[in-house]
Amino acid sequence: MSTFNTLSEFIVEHQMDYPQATGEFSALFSALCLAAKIVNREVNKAGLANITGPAGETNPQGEAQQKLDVLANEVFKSALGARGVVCGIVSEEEDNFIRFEGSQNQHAKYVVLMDPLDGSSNIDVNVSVGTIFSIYRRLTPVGTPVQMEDFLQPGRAQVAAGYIIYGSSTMLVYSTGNGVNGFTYEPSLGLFCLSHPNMQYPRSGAVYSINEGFYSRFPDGVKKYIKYCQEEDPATQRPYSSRYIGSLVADFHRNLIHGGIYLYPTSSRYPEGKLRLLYEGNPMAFIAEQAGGKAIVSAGKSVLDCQPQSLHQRTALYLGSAEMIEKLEEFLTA
Ligand code: P6P
Repeated sequence: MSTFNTLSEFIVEHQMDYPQATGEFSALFSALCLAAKIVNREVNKAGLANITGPAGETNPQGEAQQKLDVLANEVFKSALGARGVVCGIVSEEEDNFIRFEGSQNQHAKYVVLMDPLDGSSNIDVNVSVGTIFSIYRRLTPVGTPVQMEDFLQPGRAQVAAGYIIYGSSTMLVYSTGNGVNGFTYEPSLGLFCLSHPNMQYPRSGAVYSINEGFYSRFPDGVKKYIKYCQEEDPATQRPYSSRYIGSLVADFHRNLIHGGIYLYPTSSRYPEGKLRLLYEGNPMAFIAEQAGGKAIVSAGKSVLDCQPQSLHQRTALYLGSAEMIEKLEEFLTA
């Protein structure tokens, strides 16, 4: 009988790595896991229940909210607030940051930033979607109301980041700064079990992920890189493969395992880029770098070194195998 190494056991085992750990972090992760199990249940039955499709509202970005977006946002907010281990959160679905008013919450030392359900427009066509989360220690004094500065920290300051991918199986992939580990959800047990220890990007790969429909709007360096990917590679006598699902977590996860590069450049439609720095760029960049890959917003500029100016600011985003990012940088600087 193989022994499962469950997420809870893994966190406890590794809590010893952090002498200052007070169990708050474990409780925070426990809340994230509970919310992930609930969202997983709802995503998996979305086709049967009347919870897919637009909710009739729009999020701060003016984008139509899907009903599951709203549900996922409420589930994660409730789970994180209830445990008293988080003093505030930022969500793609909320205009401003949420300050938890409970005394225990105000004495909590962590803030969480999240995209509760990224790629949710894919739900009604049964394509994988994901939750993305980013965790920081607060900067303002414990016991006082959380402030904007607690959320506008560079990605390099994250204490943890991860994602849940609701796909052919549901997985939680995260890092606390000591490598990346993946846990597969076993619904019959209600447990996340270690299935992908020490996840590392292959140094290079042969998959590029970008919405080529916007080719004409891309910067010249990106256009040249796309043409480079489409040339016959002397080493393999074949061009790269183009794989783009339109769901960041799913594209990222495949490229992390097989090697590849994800690109969402600036364009005439998105002059600042489409993806959000705080709860998409930073957490995915943290994972990418912890897995031996690279994550940049432009040539020589790491995502994690960007100083955020506002909660929902957008950014260009290039994530992937180190050698592929380095090759892209050659084209971006040419
Ligand atoms: P486009 C989903 O809306 C998302 O934020 C990412 O998950 C995904 O990679 C990207 O946007 C898709 O954007 O413009 O190609 O449809």
